[in-house]
Amino acid sequence: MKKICVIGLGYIGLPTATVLADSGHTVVGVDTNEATVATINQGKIHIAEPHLAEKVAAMVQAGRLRATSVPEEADAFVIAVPTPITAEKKAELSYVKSAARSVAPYLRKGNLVILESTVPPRTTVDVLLPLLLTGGLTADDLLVAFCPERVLPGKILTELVNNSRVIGGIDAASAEAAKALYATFVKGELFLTDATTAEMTKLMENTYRDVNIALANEFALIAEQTGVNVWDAIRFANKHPRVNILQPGPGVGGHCIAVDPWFIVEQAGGRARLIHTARIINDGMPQQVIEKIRGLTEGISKPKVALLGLTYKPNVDDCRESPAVEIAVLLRKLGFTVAAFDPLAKNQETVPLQAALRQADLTVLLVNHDAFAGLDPQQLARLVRRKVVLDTRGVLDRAQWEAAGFTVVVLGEGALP
Ligand code: SAJ
Repeated sequence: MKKICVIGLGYIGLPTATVLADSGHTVVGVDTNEATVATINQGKIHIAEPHLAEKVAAMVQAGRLRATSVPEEADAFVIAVPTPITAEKKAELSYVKSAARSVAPYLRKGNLVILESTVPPRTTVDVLLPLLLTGGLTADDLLVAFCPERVLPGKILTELVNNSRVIGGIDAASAEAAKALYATFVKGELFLTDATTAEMTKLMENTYRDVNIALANEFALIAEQTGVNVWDAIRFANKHPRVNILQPGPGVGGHCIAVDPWFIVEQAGGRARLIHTARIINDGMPQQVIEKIRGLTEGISKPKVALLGLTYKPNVDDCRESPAVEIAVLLRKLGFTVAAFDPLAKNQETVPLQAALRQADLTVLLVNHDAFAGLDPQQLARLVRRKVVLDTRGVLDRAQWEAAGFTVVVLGEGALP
């Protein structure tokens, strides 16, 4: 069993540190945020992820996981810091760079360094490695690999263990060393390659999803014009044994799928035409929803809109890059009175359900949280001023809402309002 230093204790770093500790390693988690360090050392967590709190508490209690703000010597280092996007849609690598600089003085001959953050191709070789060597070692002294995380927020602990992984080394020995470490907790298959191929593989995975969601969104917009119900059409098309169309919606959020395709566009020198167009289609969906809201509230002065859901997807608390938040902001700018209800959303302006719906001229479902399945349209009908609901996820039970007197308008269904 090894001593492992995990740099960055966020949505990926903390679960990874915990799973490593759980498989017997001694783990030191490093984070620049003092409050995060203090929280973890108390055996608590600062993010919401099912089952993580219990695991962290147990590992801290057992003395196998502790947090600190400065790296220390270890056998292996795992870097899991954010790689956001700049206003110019370029990869922001400053966190990766400062993580590399911070570990460089603690590296010893034979150490393994793994980068898990999503990065543009060649970052491991061209950016990470030179910074790791600023402590005085040469490339031959270190084992360095890129191994992207693949976990789905909401299912991180299960997927960390069960998903297969791609491991790209700067040389074969590095890939083998990283494989040996992951093999201590991953039940899925471990595939070895070079660092740059692994970087591109990660970007291709999320781009595949983005392009396919864009296709579903484009189908929805076309269906509205042609008077087709896109949800039925997709359901029928997916009966074909080799077709799997994704779901339309108010846009693509989160810190991965809406971001990673830009890392390809950035380097592709104009070749990434489909990928770029998909990004533009998905980024345009909040505006499409706004247009529908304007149509459905035409003639009402200072309409009140009740928004159901603000997170970037169902059943998480994360609002990063959330299209629902973007819609709320745009509506307020346009002079709408906006009241949002979301029992999970973190750091957002929300109100209780009754307050959101009271005197609303339009109710808009933006996120299909499981918690919304229990909403009673009969009860909501008594609160609102106008019984009109816009469903951007194609999930509401039309008969039930119509029985309560609501007019139900669904994104991707029939003619535009
Ligand atoms: N969405 C749709 N229609 C769909 C599916 C999703 O509009 O049919 C929207 C969601 O509402 C959400 C966004 O797309 O706003 C992204 O949600 P997601 O559940 O597809 O993905 P993420 O961002 O939570 O996690 C993804 C995963 N990547 C893939 O499935 C290829 C995950 O495995 C990655 O680890 C993660 O990105 C990451 O960190 O890269």
